[in-house]
Amino acid sequence: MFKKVLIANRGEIALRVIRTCREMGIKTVAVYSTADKDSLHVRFADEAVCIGKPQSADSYLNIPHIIAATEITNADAVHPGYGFLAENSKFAQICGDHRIKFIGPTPAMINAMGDKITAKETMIKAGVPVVPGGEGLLKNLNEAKSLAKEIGYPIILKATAGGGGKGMRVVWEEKEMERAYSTAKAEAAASFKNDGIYMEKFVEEPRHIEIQIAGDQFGRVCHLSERDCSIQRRHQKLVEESPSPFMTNELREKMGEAAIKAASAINYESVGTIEFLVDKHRNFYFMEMNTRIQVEHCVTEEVINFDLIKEQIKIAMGEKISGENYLPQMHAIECRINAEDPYNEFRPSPGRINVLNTPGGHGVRVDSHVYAGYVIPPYYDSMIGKLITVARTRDEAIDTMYRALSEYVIDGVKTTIPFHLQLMKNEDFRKGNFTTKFLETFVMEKATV
Ligand code: MV4
Repeated sequence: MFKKVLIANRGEIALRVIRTCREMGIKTVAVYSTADKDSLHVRFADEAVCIGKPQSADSYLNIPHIIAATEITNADAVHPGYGFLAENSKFAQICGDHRIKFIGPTPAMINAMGDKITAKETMIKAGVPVVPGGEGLLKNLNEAKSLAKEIGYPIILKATAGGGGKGMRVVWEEKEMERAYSTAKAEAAASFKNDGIYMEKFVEEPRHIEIQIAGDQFGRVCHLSERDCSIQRRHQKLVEESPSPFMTNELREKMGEAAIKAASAINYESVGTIEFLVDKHRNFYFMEMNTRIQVEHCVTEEVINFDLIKEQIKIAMGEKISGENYLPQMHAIECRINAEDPYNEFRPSPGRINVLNTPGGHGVRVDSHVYAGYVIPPYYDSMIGKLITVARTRDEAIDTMYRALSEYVIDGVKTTIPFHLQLMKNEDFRKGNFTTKFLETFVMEKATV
């Protein structure tokens, strides 16, 4: 049993973890940079330790400072949240070396999924469908050209150290290959200090559907159904929902089983997510595994009525999971409310929130760390909060979302609220008729006020 947990994060997820710890009777320690001294996670935690200057590298990514904060407060465990050190195997290792429990998977599990070629090989062995492509790293341009001929254009080049779109290039015909090969390699080297790239058949207009899983220390793994995250812009998710409007009972069973196989293949322990690409024929392919709690975990919590952070902490304390799979009982949608200007390429808009009115009422959940007078620092991501609605049907969840968005007043910074209001009225969105390409052609109507 943990007596005290240090949260190595900030913003809404730090608050989210503090809330569950409080319900479990676990004391909490917040860490904060000097830019976050007035943040709610600092106020709501039982203790708080300043870990450095505003830049992430000096604070939320500074491992020695975080370990020192854990030791001086005598915390038993660290919750990494998402982003920052959540998928850093060195950090997980160093926590272990200091007899601090890292609330998440082991360093070996993080590494097994961190390198994409290794992950893909593991999935093939486990019988999880993967996108057809070459085996292993590309050695040179000639090999890339001959392999692409074999697979058939279009193909996609991906960085083995990648994820989230960096170092990725789609190639439609051979004459584009030379340029794509060298730019993908250069981008991978610059982003990850690892220029290894590999090739896959390019799946056109896929949906991004991911399966939430949980595994315990005793080898039991279950799935907790899917989230549809196809509404993205430049690899940034903007809207997530569960169930997916594209899902069928048969496909859920198949994808759920594949996700369990994927996690079992590495004896996964903790909560995690298997991301799949799903094509228009409902063929699905393993894309990557996220070995952390995700931003969008809340939609799953709402449709199965289950606290995923509580489960994650219990697993870390050595408790057994039930082993049953969970099916959606409701429909939930999440809109990410970012301090960004949707009328200007979603440009970040940090600054002071002068006026704030948070929506409420039946079927509405807001996970946010901001308040009137709060200043959004320019150093971190631009998320102000998440607005989640839940109802018996998708149509009702969308209606509730529109109503809640209309009540949401955030004055002082530009936000993504006008984008979400327009999306909720979009005919194709309402029909569930969208893929990961949807936002490429979505045009904002001019503001009326
Ligand atoms: C793909 C793909 C099509 N075919 N792989 C984007 C992020 C990275 N995790 C993998 N990604 C993709 N991989 C094959 N073989 C299309 C994408 C992709 C994408 C995937 C999910 C959500 C949004 C996306 C936007 C552009 C491309």
